[in-house]
Amino acid sequence: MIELHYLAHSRSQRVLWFAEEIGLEYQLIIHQRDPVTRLAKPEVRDIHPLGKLPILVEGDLILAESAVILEYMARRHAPDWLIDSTDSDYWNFQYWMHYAEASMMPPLLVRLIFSMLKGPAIPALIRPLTKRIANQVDQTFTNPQIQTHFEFVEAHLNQNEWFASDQITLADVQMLFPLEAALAKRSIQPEAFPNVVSYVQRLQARPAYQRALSKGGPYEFGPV
Ligand SMILES: N[C@@H](CCC(=O)N[C@@H](CS)C(=O)NCC(=O)O)C(=O)O
Repeated sequence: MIELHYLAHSRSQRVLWFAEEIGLEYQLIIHQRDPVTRLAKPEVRDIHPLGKLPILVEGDLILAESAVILEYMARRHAPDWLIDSTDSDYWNFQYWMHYAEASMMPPLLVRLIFSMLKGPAIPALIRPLTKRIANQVDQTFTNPQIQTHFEFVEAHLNQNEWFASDQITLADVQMLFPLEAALAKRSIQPEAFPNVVSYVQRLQARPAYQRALSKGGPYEFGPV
């Protein structure tokens, strides 16, 4: 039986959601974040050396990286969520599968890290200085980057119902997390991206997504 190792309040949600979409049989193992550092607990490194989640374990196979885990699940149990390499949408599909983590997540992560420089984790005495630095990085680098990515995705969703094809595919499962994370953390102004907002709401309303929420527990990036 497949073991799904899930980290609370994380990208693991997309893997659990997909497992529910395809009616996979799996055992869910929920890992909580360290309340102070927000990192996964060190024992996750006993499963995979990086200690990042999600992780799928089946027999001797240990897989990390959500895109790879999703593809493994689809290839074995739900190939209709993939696009065949002979199909004209194939490279489009590949593009969005990679784009989510390789291009869209990094500026969102930079913003998250710099927001910590403005918060209580920084000693009060030096916080005005770290806050100034963080605001400067946000203004000159991070916010314009995020804006560019969201304008790009907004334009795509203005023309297309789904990311890679005329029906939902794994690319939509992979793409939802950066979009919902940016909305939940107010990294973007929702009013400026109506197609992104309605796309996210459409996916979050799916029964399988809702089942995943109730199985995975509280999710700070979910529907507001
Ligand atoms: N590119 C990886 C990223 C994995 C990752 O960074 N996971 C985060 C959760 S969103 C994590 O485990 N964070 C806890 C930690 O770094 O200790 C994927 O898509 O699975």
